[in-house]
Amino acid sequence: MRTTWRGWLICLGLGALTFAPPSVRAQGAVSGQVTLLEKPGAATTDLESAVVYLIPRDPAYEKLRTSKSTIKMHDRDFAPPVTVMTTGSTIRFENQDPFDHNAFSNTAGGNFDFGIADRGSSVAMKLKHAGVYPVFCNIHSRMAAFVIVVPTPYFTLAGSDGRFALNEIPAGRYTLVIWHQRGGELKQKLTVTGAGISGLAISLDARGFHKSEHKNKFGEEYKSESGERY
Ligand SMILES: [Cu+2]
Repeated sequence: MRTTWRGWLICLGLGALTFAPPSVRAQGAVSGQVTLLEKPGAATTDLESAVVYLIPRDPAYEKLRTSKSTIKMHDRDFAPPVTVMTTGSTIRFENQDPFDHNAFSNTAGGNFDFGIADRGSSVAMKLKHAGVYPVFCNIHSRMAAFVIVVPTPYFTLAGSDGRFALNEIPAGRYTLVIWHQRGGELKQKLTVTGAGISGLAISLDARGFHKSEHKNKFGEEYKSESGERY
């Protein structure tokens, strides 16, 4: 009898191993540092707006969670300048200035226009497509922000020194994507194991970046802001 019970226990044990849920897959951390190649004599001061994310190349087991993020319109600026969120998440704009603002993006396939947001008001919408959304105000040409919508739960922003860490990444094959508003985008395939990956050195080239004037939401030049009341 004892042998039989022991046999059953072994069978159950093997069964548990065979049908282990994906959540017990080995996990590792992926870390490194982003740097920007600058023109001679130029210093990098905006590394904390570098976005780092991992897109799984194997079938995903978990449903992508969505979130809500807020961008404030304050002192004629958007804050924060870069927001990262998962596909289907909601972005909300909140006007904290005592005058009107607007928020629009002309991204192909994901354009939006929040209309006029007066003092204290807010508007929100879901962004259903992954991509980079440059956001501008149709009233103040200098206001600019970026919303990065990613099809993965594994994302982060770099620190001011460019260092980043993506923790608890399930073992598997991924495409690592690094994006920076002046350095562009870089993609790299990698395989994460339970041991993780550390010391990734990512260099983006910002030397060719030129700050170009953007058009308003009608595709026209901005009118001078000197005649504004505020
Ligand atoms: Cu504005």
